[in-house]
Amino acid sequence: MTNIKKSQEPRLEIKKGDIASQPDINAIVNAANARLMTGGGVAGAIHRAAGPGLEKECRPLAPISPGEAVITTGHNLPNKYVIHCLGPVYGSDKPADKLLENCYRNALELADRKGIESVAFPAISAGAFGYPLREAAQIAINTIRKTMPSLENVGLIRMVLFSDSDLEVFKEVAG
Ligand code: AR6
Repeated sequence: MTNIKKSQEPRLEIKKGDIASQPDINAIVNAANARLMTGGGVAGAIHRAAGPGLEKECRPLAPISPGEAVITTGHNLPNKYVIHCLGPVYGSDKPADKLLENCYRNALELADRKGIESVAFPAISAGAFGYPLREAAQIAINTIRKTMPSLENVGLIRMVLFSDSDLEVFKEVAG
C-alpha cells in the first residue's frame, strides 16, 4: 500500500459539544484518571458510551502518569480509538503547564504514529482537576499549533467544549 503523505497542515476546529458524540472523528481523547477507570465528567461520558469492555481493555495499561497518553479501541463508541490522557491536578502536579502540554503533544504524536486522521480533545484538566480554563485553553491551543507541522497523518484536530462560556474562552484564545 502506498503511504500518501499529507500535503497540508492539519485543520484546528473549536466546537461546542459532547466528546462522546463525535461520530466523524477517528480518535477521541479521554480526560482520564491514573487508573483509567470510569469517573465523572469526560471519563464518565466516554466509559458509559463505550461500555464495560473499555475498562477491561484499560486495566493492563494502568496506572499512567500526568502527561502520559495511551490508546485503546473505542468499543461501543462511534470512534475507532480512545486516547487516554492524564492531565495534571492543578496545584499539586508540577510543573502543571509542562504536564498539560505533554498531554496534548503525546496524544497527537501517538495518534499520528497509529495513522489516525482525526482527533477530538476535551479541555483536559479544566474540570475536576481544577486548571483555570483560560490558562488551560492557552496551553491546549499553543501545543496543538506547535505540534501540527510535524504530523504526517492527522488532518483534523477538534477541541470540543461542553459549555457556551468555555467555547467563547477557547475561541478568544485561538484568536
Ligand atoms: N464532553 C466534553 N467536555 C466535557 C464533558 C463531555 N461529555 N463532560 C465534561 N466536560 P473533567 P479533568 C468538560 O472533570 O479536569 C474524572 O472524574 C468539563 O466541563 O472531565 O481532567 C476523571 O475520572 C471540563 O471543562 O476532566 C478524573 O479523575 C473538561 O471537560 C478527573 O475527572 C474536563 O473536565 C479528570 O479531571
